[in-house]
Formats: sequence, C-alpha cells, structure tokens
Amino acid sequence: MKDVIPLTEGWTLRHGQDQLPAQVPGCVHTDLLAAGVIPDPFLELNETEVAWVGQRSWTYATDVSHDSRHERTDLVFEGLDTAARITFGGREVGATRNMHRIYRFDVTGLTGRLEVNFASAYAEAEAVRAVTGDRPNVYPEPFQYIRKMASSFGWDWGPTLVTAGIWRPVRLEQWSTARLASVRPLVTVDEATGSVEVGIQVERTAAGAGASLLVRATVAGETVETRFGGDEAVLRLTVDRPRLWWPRGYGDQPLYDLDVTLLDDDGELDTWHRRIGFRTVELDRSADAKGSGFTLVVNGERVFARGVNWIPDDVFPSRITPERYRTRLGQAADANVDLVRIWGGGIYEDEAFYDACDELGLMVWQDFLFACAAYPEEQPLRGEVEAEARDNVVRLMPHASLVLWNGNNENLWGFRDWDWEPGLAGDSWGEGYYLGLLPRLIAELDPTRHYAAGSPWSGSWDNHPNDPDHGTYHSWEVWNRQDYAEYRANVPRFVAEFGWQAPPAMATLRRALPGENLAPDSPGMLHHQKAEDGNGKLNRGIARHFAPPEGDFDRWHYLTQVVQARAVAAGIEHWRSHWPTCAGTVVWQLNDCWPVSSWAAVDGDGRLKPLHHELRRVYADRLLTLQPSDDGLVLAVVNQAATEWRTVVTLRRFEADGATVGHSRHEVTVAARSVARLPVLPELVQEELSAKEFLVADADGVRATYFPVPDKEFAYVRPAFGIEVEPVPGSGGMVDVVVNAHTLVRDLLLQPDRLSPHATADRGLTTLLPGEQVRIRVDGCGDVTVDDVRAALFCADTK
Ligand code: BMA
Repeated sequence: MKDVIPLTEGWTLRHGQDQLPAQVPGCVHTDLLAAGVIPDPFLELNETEVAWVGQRSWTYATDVSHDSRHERTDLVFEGLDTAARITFGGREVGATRNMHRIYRFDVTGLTGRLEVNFASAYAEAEAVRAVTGDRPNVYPEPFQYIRKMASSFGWDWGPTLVTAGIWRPVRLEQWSTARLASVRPLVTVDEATGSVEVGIQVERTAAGAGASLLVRATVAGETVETRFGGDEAVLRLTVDRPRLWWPRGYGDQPLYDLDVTLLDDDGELDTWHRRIGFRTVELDRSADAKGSGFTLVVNGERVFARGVNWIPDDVFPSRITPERYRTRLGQAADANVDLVRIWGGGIYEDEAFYDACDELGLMVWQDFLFACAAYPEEQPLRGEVEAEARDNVVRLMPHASLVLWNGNNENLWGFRDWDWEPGLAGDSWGEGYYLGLLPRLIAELDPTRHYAAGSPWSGSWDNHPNDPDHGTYHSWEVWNRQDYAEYRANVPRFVAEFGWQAPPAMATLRRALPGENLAPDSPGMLHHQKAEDGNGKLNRGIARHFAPPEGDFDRWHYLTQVVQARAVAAGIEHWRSHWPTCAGTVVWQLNDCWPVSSWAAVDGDGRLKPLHHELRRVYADRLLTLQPSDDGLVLAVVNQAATEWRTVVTLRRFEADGATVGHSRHEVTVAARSVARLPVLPELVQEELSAKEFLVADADGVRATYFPVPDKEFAYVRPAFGIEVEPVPGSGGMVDVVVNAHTLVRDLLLQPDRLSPHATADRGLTTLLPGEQVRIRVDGCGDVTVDDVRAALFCADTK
C-alpha cells in the first residue's frame, strides 16, 4: 500500500533577512499578517498599503527527511499559486504556472531542503503577454495572461490583493508497482437501474511495467473486479432500484460510497473513495414559439432553478475552512436556494464545497475559469487550460450535485458587444476554448454532463449572445441605469445574473472602518465600494422611491438595504410568475470575499443582509405576487411544491390609514410545479389605485402587497407601533422582539447587529397592517431594553 506523508510542518517564508513562520496551506498575505509585517488589508484603506506584496517574489521552505520502503516517491501539490520553481535536496524538480492544476513531481531519492520560489504573478503575466500580444479586458489588470484566480487582481466587489503561496495541501506519496492515476465514475440511471461505469488509469513504476493488476470497485454492496496488464481498465457496476438524488425541495439526497482498490498479487497498492448519487440531468434547450429555452430537468422533473452566483468566499481562498463552506452554503439553503453557480472569475472550489452541495441538495453549475476578458489561446496558455480542465473535470465529476459545466462568464457577449472584435484583428480571444477545446474535453471525460459554452449564450452565433429569448441572459441594464420595476420589461428564458448593491451590515462596516465617521462618501466607504459609479447607482436607486436621506447615514444604510431587497424580489417575482417560459434566476451574488458594498446577500463578515431573508420568501415553494401587465393587474400564484395548492386567496384594497375599501375572495387551485396567473377582479381595481391606496393578497400565510406609487409619493400615515422584548424561556439568551402595529408599517427592519455584533434575527423586512403583530426572534444580543431595540428598528415611512 502506498504511504502518504503530508508536508504541513516547519515551513518558513523568507522576507528580507527574516524567515517568518508560514502556514501551509496558506499564502503570503496571511503569513505576513500573522507575523505583523502588514496591516490587515481588509480594514480601512490598508489594501493600497500592501500592494507591494503582489509585486515581489517569495520563497517558502521546509526541511523534509523521509524514509521509504517504496520504488517511487512523488511530491504532490494540490495547488500552487502560481508561477513557481521547486527545488528539493538541492535539485530543481519542476516549475509551475497554473494555480488551478494539481502538480506531481518524481522526487525519488531526494531529501533535505524543499524550496518553492514564487515569481510575482505580475511578472509572469507580463512575460506571457509579451509572447501572446495584448487582449481587451474589462479591468485594468493582466489576469487573462496567467492561470490564477482572476478576481484576486481586483473586481467590482473585490480588492486587488495578488497573493502567492502553497494554497492547497502538499504531500509526499511513496508507492511501488502502480498507483491509481485517475478514477472517473460515469453515473447513469435507466428506468429502475443505476449504472456506474468506472474508468481507471494507472501509473506504473519501471518495475511495475506489465505486471498483472487487479482493480475492484464496490458500490451499494455490488462488487466487480477485473485483471489487466495495461494502463487502463473499465469496470461496470449496476445497482437495482437505487434511491435517487434530488435537488432540495424535490426529494432526498441519498449518497452511495464508491470504493476502488488497486491490487497486485502481494496485496493492496492504492485505494480511492468518493460518494456518488444516482440522478439524471437533462438540459432542455429545444426551440419553441418564443425562442429556445434553458430548462434543467432532473430525474425527469422540469425545474425552475432558484439560484445564486458564488464568488470566492475569501480573496485568500486558503483561509476557507470546510466549516466555513458549510456555513455559507447552509445560508444559501436557508434562503430556499437550490442552485449555486460558481462564477468563472474565481476558482474550482475545494472538495468540501461540493460535498456540502451533495448533502444539501444544492445543484452546482461550474464555470470554467474565464471571465470578462479576451483570453489568448497561444502557448503556454493553451496547454495550461487543457491540463487544468482535465484535472478539475476528473476531480469534480463524482459529485451528484454538479449538474452543468459552463465555458466562461460574459466573454462571448463581450466579443460581440464590448468593442473587442476590431482590435483583435484575427488574434485568438478564447472562442477556441469555449466552442472547441472545452466541449471536446467534456465529451471525452464526462459525457453524461451537459456543457454550455458561456453565460450568457444563446446557443449559437445565430442570435445575440445575450438575447433574452434564447438560452441564458444577464440582466445588468436595470441596476446600471434604470428603476428595478424595469425587470418586468422582459421574460428571458433563464436569468443567470442580475442583482442590486447595498453596503454590508453596520457591524461589518464598523469592524472594517473603525473610527471612521461613516458617510456614504467617507474615505473608507468609498474605498470599500469598487463598482463603477457604485454610490451614484445606490443613490439614484433610493431617489426613485424615497426622499433623499440627507446627512442621515443610518437611514441611508437602511434604505440601501430596502432597495436591494425590493429590487431582487421584483425580478424574481416577475420571472417566476412566467414559469415555464423562464426557467431560472441566479442572483448576483450570494457572498462576498471581504467587507464591501456589493450585490451580496451575505456580507463579507458572514452577516445576512435583508436581501437574504427576502430570498427566503421569494424562493419559497409558494409565492403570491401582484404584477402589472398589459391587461391590468395580475395575481400570480406560484406553486413549486410537489402537490397541488388549493387555496382561497383574499384580496383587499386598503387606504393608507388602514381602512378597507374593497375585498374579494378567489378559490384557486394550482397544479404541482406550476403557476396560475389570474386577473385581479375588475371590481377591486375599477378605479385606478390612488397614491393613498394599496392592495394586499393573502393565502395560507403567504402574502403579496402592491403599492401603486413610489414611497415618496405615497400618502403614508405616520407609523405607530408598540415594542415589547420577551426573553425566550430555556433558549439560553434569545429574546423575542414583538412589534404591534397601530398603522401601516412598511418594511419594518430590526438590524440585530446594532444590538450586538454577534446577534442574529430570524426575519428581515416585514410589512404590517394596522392591528398586526410580528415576533422577531433575536439570538446573541444579551440583555436589551425596548429603547435599545427602538434604536435598531427602521421602517420605510418615517421621514
Ligand atoms: C457580471 C459578473 C461579474 C460582476 C458583476 C457585477 O459582469 O459576471 O463580473 O462582478 O456582473 O458587475
């Protein structure tokens, strides 16, 4: 059996004359931070102060002594960031230039000092640019010339912190005769039979060449084995009536252990284990009267995907622990999300990410790592792209949650629309990857999975890449230039990106900007806002609906949260109401990689923005929404559950002071996984709603409200409500904040982190009619008074 020796100990990082203690896995910035050499780049304006770190070369070293009873010793790096030369025992053993690859070097017979010398990523990128020539790019940094996490060079939500280091585990593997070089399970389900075709490749030592080997695979109590003399074998297993893996909300997530063992006549040589799941996934892109769709079909069930986009959860990804992945993806699941798209400017994530998705029933859409730029296809990049794709397709394909490979983020669109084409003058720009190399690799390695060439993409050059009627669509005009009501202007087939910004929670701001007199344009706030005209867009977003919160930072902050949540809800409510024409929404973005104003629902310190709670509402199986349409107001009753929804919807027309001026009841039956769109009874809206009126629809505890005019034009009665604080017996310190409304109270929000930085609340924005009550459970706030709570409570209609 092979021996594995993890190399985690004794590492140092050379800094001038000093040898600083270093973490492996880790990176330069976190080591310098731990040694007190640099300030925390997440705080204040420190990011700019540490820019020099990315311009330098860095050396990691440790002493390795090891004995071996084996023929071969390999040095295996699961991830090196990025351009490195490796020496071991005084000998150069290899060089690397790709953060996304797994590297294995034969170091048989070597021992002693192991050194990994990283060149500056800028130096490497510029050297490659000199070979390939220049290409257009949305950001000013050279990220398309180096296979490194693109967003570490800075993004419209991310700092420019270009790090280096041994970012994933490193180990020695000692082995004899042969080892498992790759194992590729292809899992299919046909009627009631599950099949697993396991393709294996071995690497042999010189002595092991031609030796007769046995490989055995076991799943669900079935075992098959085969003897072979070459480097490849295929094993076929069948499982009768496997329990199917489903996205959350559709069924369970049973996972089966798949074990592969390689043996020779003397016993075991190597083993491999993963958990797999049995399910089918189709992507229906067929043409219809409206264009061509983009509908995921899992186990025969057509799915409206309730998605979020995922970016690296830390600009230093070596810091992300399995627990942190689980927490963040748990937050996605809590928001009734069922699909996570890993965006192409980040990384192929850690195993722990996909394990959590397998267990939580979160479908994963994995981009290949290309974003917002023209990418040269010349060497040395082309070989790197192929090698990295091979490594990661093989690594990730066992996961049941992985439903889609996607070629790139916005590059096909950029070529067509962002004026790249004229300057390219026949140069390569990435098309050969997205429409050639990558689909060929998927067909070769992982043929049971679907591949999309890009996001957005309409399926071919026959239509504009971002044509809403064909395939995937990114909706950015609305955030950039319009009111969120404009989301209603079209019904795309699948909205893979759209979103609205807001700053992080107050406690996050206070931690990141200690001592700053916070204002929308105070120095730290501006520094932690990376989007083009970000604050302008935030302010215009507010101004379309509210009187400007002149000089009142707390109110500005609250209003940004309200507008973010309302904007995203407006998009999702409209698009979901048009299922099955529209078959999914993927919100930009779930998470952040540092404390920043951004589109995220969960901020850089892991705190939930009100948007997170709003997603939970609009992504629930049952949703009511009132939508203006050409034929008047429509009540859409959305039922994504497996059972029919038979209910009575009560529609009420109110005056601003709470008096009911109209009332109707509708018996509605909505089939499973479908939507009923009903005209609102003309009696109820016979006369157009005035600026003093609004509508409320209720059914089985689900509510929709409809206000005909922006808040600043609405005839609000000054809100009045009572507050009580009730300790929750036996809860270990939780309290219920009970609010009793005497008037209409719109978008009431308790910001729990204003009570204590650690406090959380189980609700976000809540609208109450006169006489209604809400109970907000707060955890971790300690003893609080009604006055404390009042200072942390906001609502839309206080001027
Ligand atoms: C799209 C994304 C990201 C970007 C976001 C917000 O372009 O793909 O590149 O961060 O919009 O601008």
